[in-house]
Amino acid sequence: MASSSIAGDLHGEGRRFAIAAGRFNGAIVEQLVAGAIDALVRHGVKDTDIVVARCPGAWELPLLVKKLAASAKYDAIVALGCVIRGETPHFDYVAGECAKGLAAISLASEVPVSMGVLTTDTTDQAQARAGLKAGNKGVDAALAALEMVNLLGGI
Ligand code: INI
Repeated sequence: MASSSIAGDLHGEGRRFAIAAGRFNGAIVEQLVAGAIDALVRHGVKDTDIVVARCPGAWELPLLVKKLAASAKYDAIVALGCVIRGETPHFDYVAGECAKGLAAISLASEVPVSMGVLTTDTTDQAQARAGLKAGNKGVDAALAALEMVNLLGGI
């Protein structure tokens, strides 16, 4: 018997997305939001089928994403934020709990939640990942969410 494979493509027609974005480090996060919207629209998602919900910071993202997932209005959720280490241990709590919370919500809700929360040591590193030098993680997170929607739809 021949093997078969399941994969998700990047066709976005008819799909609905929520983008959950933190306002902390907002100049950087808004570049991620713009990248995510652009990537989704380029892949066939109607801009009217994309909702952007903003919360104070990365700490609040899990609860916002949980409510968006429970609404059953979206095929997937793109979580975007920016946590910069600076010189405080606050970073580890905010970044760690955000990542753990997002993973738990995606597993419990079975709604794809992609992780576009930058965690960097410096502002320069964050800017590089928000479209300056090292791509745009908002784009990557949007495409990962779209791929997961289509992958799970084929199982
Ligand atoms: N929130 C962020 O999204 N990024 C950060 O770098 C950050 N730092 O460094 O503190 C941050 N803190 C705020 C946090 O997300 C909450 O909004 C706040 O603690 C209120 O609950």
